[in-house]
Amino acid sequence: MSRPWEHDRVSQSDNHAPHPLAGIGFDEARVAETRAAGLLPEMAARVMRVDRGWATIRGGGASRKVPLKECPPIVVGDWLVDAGDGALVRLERRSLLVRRAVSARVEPQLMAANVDVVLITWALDSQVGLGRLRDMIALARDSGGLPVLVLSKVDVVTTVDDLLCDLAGDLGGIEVVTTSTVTGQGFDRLREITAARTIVFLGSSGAGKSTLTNLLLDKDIQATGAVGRGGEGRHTTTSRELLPRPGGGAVIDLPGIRAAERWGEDEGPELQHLDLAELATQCRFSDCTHRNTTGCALERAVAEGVISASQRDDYLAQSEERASRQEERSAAGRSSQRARNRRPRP
Ligand SMILES: Nc1nc2c(ncn2[C@@H]2O[C@H](COP(=O)(O)OP(=O)(O)OP(=O)(O)O)[C@@H](O)[C@H]2O)c(=O)[nH]1
Ligand SMILES: [Mg+2]
Ligand SMILES: [Zn+2]
Repeated sequence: MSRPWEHDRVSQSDNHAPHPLAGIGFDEARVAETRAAGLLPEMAARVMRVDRGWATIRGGGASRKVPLKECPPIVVGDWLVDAGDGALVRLERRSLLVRRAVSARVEPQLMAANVDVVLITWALDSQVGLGRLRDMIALARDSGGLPVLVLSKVDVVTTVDDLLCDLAGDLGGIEVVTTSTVTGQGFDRLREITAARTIVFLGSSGAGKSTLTNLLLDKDIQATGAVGRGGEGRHTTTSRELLPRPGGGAVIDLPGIRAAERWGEDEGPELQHLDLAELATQCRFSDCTHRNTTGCALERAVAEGVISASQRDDYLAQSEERASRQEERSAAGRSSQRARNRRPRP
């Protein structure tokens, strides 16, 4: 009897040999998508890390560094395809982990793209308020990846029931895995959930993200650090990096975060404007209107043809509208606060 894979071998050309980047996620759908865009799948590369001014990308051969100014806006996990003339095209993001940047300006901070699973990592001895965990769950849900809650260091507590009870309203549909490096609990399930996928660890400093990253890599690649008296770690991991796993799949280890404020529909620009919002964050003027300002990042992007003037105008109109809505909301908040203060005490 003929077995399906033998039949495959006879009838299909070498085109169907696995793509050299299949191991880190360039699947058949990506191959098809690239061809449909008139691009060559063999020119694809994944963004492994982004440093100041440079991106490290891995193509079929080796890794190489490209200046960020030659790239579309990217974040670790993105797929780029060299269009042949040196121009790099970014493929559509299947998922995007993004939060509101920790800064005075209202800006998004992109954390990782094209992740299949977001492992929200929470140390069971954490002294951080549960609000941050709830915020992280919301970010993970927004991302488009599959959220999974990892409760680490189960060896240091007597029960997880109280926490699960407190979180009951937040966990709908989210699998919870408890882990311990002391007993090995949860490791098999973690390996199952993450096999051959791109995953990202999201959590506070000291949650055990790098420890679990090393577990999944079967190698101590990421440095880990002791937790201080304050109950949080010391921000041992400082860059976002995509690390291929020996048996297929990839892990993105992130630096610990202190805040996970949502960048949702309500707060931020629509997904199609995220690139412009990113560009705006690169503007060196902190109070820029991004209109007719020499040296402005958006102005330059228009001049260089990276974006069109009408795209810029759309984005600015939308963000101005948003700012005035926020202004109204906080004015309303202040006046109702005043009204409450005026109310006579019983
Ligand atoms: N008891 C116990 N300790 C653990 C466990 N997992 C991690 N740790 C310890 O927790 C500390 C912090 O772990 P890391 O992996 O460095 O934490 P991180 O989340 O990567 O922290 P940042 O890089 O600072 O964001 C280290 O001392 C680990 O050895 C666990 O399951 N049980
Ligand atoms: Mg770390
Ligand atoms: Zn500007």
